[in-house]
Amino acid sequence: MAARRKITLDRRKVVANILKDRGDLLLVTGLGAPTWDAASVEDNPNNFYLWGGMGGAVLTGLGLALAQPQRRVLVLTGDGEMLMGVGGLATVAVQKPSNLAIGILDNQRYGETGMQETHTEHGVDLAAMASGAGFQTTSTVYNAAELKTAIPMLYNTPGPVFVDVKVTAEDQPMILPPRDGPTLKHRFRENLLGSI
Ligand SMILES: Cc1ncc(C[n+]2csc(CCOP(=O)(O)OP(=O)(O)O)c2C)c(N)n1
Ligand SMILES: [Mg+2]
Repeated sequence: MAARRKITLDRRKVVANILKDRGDLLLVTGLGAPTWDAASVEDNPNNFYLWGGMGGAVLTGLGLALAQPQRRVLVLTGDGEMLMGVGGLATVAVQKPSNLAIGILDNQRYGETGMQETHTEHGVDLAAMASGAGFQTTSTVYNAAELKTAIPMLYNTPGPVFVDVKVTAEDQPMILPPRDGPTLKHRFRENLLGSI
């Protein structure tokens, strides 16, 4: 079980830092707070937000990474969402997409539904689970210095890459990007492939 360390990072600052020099990164966000965090930076047409069901963010990112092997794909999602779709890590590890990175905003809570504790609060180590699945590059980040090392991994290290960022469990204001699924799908698709 991972050693307990103090958690100080603010999720909005973490996401702003990760996306600061994003270039043509394709971003998939898990529902709720990770989507609001991404929207707080900007509502970019290279963002594909998931709304609704939990557990699908990593596998949505995998499909995108396999379909767009020349583009870097980043999935940013919550610990609760990741835990619900944790079997996806095994599929990613077997498929070995070199262009896929996964970043977890791990507040150790189900934030949106009232801050109930998730299993990571009780020591479940998501980076170790990714490593056990077969990811060669994994990290758990607790502070700004570790984040600075991890961000280039998200962009440049051959994937699949898994980074669990421990963030404080604080409610942040909701910043809602568009929520209509077909609108988001068509916008993302046309931006990527042109209108067809
Ligand atoms: C299958 C499913 N179960 C439950 C919910 C209700 N729900 C919405 S967000 C959420 C918590 C998400 O937690 P996490 O992914 O850790 O994100 P956080 O808000 O903590 O950043 C829950 C339980 C849902 N949307 N889908
Ligand atoms: Mg959470």
